[in-house]
Order: sequence, then structure tokens, then C-alpha cells
Amino acid sequence: MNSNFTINLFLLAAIACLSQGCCPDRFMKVGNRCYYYNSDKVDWHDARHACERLGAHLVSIHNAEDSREVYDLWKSLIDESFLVGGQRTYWIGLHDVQNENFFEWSDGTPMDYSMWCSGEPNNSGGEDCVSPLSRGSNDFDRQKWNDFDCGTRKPYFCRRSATS
Ligand SMILES: [Ca+2]
Ligand SMILES: [Ca+2]
Repeated sequence: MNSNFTINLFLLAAIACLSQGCCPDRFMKVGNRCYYYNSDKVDWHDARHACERLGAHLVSIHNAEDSREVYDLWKSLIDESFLVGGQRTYWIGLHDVQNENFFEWSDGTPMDYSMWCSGEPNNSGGEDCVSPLSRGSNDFDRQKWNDFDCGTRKPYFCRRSATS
């Protein structure tokens, strides 16, 4: 490739980064936030720590738009056949590991919104970690949450803010 062209591309990227904020390698930029999706299935605690090692946290959801943003990103990354089957959705940062039935976000943000599936959270057999269940006939219902066994292995979403 022509080296002037390469340098110009680099400058353009740097200018865009300075004006709108930057995301680290392997993160996807959505608005002023950076997302990292890993399709490797790990338990919730490993997912949490993997995000922290990247300077991020498991995603937290504070309104319907947050939820839709994460879900749409997930749908864009996966095979549509994965839409069936709760085991294939992703860990989010919500948990009641510390105090049963007291749910909190791993990034320390307040629990100010919820979208539980009907009958959930049910702590069935001791479930403390949350993921969309991906059950239902439409995209909104498929975003609704279930508490799972934290040892269940799932892909996960990390998020951090873009840096300026
Ligand atoms: Ca629980
Ligand atoms: Ca449950």
C-alpha cells in the first residue's frame, strides 16, 4: 500500500479518535462507549475478571435503550440460529452473589432498572448471576433476564467508556 495513503488513514483515525473518543484494540465503539464481546464461554466470575483485565466491566443496563444497544450488537455478531436457547446468550454484570435477592451491578452503578422474565429471579437451586434468557417471540422479550447458576458458561460483554 502507498505509504502516504497509510499515513493519511492513520491521521484520519487519530483525528476521529480525538474528536469522538477512542476505544482500545478489539473493542467496538457505539456512541461514546466501547464494547468487547467474547464468544468463548466462561462462568460469570471469569467473565467479570476478564473484563476487568481489559480495563472494563461486564455491561450494566439502566434503561431499555441500553438493553437494546447490547442486544443489537450481540445479534450483529452471532449466527441467527443462536437466538434460540438461553445457554447461548451472554453474561451481563448483574448479580446477587453478596446478598441473596439484593441485585447489584459489577461496575458499581445503581440498580435503577430491571427487565426480568416473568417468574424470575427465582434463585432456582441457588442462582446468583444474570443473563438474558432469549425466550419469547420478539426481540424485546428475548432481552429479558433470568438468574442463572454463576457456574454456567456463557459468552460475555464488557464495556468501558471511550477515552478522549
Ligand atoms: Ca440468587
Ligand atoms: Ca432463574
